[in-house]
Amino acid sequence: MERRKFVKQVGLGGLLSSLGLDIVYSANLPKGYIPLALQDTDPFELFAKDQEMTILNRKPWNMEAKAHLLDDKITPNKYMFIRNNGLIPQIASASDWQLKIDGESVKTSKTYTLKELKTKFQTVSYQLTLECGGNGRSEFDPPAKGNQWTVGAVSCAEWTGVRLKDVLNDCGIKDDAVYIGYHAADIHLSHDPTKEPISRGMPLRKALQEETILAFQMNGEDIPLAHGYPLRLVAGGWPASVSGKWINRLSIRNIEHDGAKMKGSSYRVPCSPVAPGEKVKEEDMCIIESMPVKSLITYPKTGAIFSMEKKLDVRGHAWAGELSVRMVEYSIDFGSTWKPCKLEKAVNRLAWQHFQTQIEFPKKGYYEVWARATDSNDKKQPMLLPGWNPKGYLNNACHRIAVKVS
Ligand SMILES: Nc1nc2c(c(=O)[nH]1)N[C@H]1C(S)=C(S)[C@@H](COP(=O)(O)O)O[C@H]1N2
Ligand SMILES: [Mo]
Repeated sequence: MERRKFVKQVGLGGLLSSLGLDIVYSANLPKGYIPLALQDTDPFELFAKDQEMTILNRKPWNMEAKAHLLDDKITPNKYMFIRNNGLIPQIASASDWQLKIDGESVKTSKTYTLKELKTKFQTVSYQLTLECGGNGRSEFDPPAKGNQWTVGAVSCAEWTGVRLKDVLNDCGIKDDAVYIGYHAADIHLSHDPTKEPISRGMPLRKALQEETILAFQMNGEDIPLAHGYPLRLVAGGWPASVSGKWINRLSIRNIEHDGAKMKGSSYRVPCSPVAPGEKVKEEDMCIIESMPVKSLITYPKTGAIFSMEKKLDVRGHAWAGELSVRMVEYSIDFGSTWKPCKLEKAVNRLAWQHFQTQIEFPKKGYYEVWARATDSNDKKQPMLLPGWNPKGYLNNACHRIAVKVS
């Protein structure tokens, strides 16, 4: 049963049946061994993603959405970006999955099974915006190394799980605790078992928020394997690298967590602005916390052709890290004038908000529709690329689409 469940998780089921044959001795397959016939798999099928998703890297797997694919209010799996730093673990069975809580600042170190987590603590659901810190990196000049994300490394799914704070409090948090570090089951690209692909975390104040959860479901089902099955941290509004997938250990630290990709320039930006291309000393780099205000036009698809007779429906989402979005405006004259869109309130804190408007164009021709969100602290998205930084993080420039009116 568990095996069949695993097959379902990775989507191997469909692939096996596409082989049209039984793997006769499949029970003998060594753990982590992928049959030759399945190595050249179609990633869209493997991860149950839409064919229009863009593959940025295959080793590790990284995939993003196009703006118009993100039109749903709640992002379904097929349009959710995948960002991996290492290799996806093979998880044959979640029934023996364990989560260990340890660290210098835990009062009593404990280990929970998944079932214990599910039964011992209150279950909660939130829609949470997860945006990769590097979303928008492709526009930086001089260019920044790394996945060349355009606009599609963002999602807002409904996550169900238990509050991290309930679990931490069950173990007891010592007074000197400052940070939570995560450890996960994914495999370093080098296959060196002593190395972790990523081991980040968050300050205690973020860990103790109501909406910071240890999730076991996404959109009402088991989390898809690529997104952290069977257990993942979800901390909306912060760079999604904080939301560790395949979590099997959490450490309550009395120092800022020092795991893989916590130091150097990883997920850090210069503490004060620098000139494009400037070298920045390590001690002058600060960890990214709340993400900046941003918006995305998800309808129509860029390049759409419309007739003059009708008003053009435009819609999308806006989000602002820990803050809420106060206003979304649009411009059809390259930002010289702006008009307000209708903006919905978030269903819960840290969920993206939906905007919509109807636009009348003065005459036939080519236009760009730009959207600009303003957060609850009155900060607006910049029209052009904001502060350059060595790793190309935090590009929250206005999104724009091309429209032809005929
Ligand atoms: N264990 C583990 N957790 C991880 C990662 C990873 O590589 N390994 N990538 C992080 C990064 S950088 C991002 S942007 C998000 C992506 O989440 P998603 O693939 O579910 O969209 O997962 C985060 N959690
Ligand atoms: Mo990321």
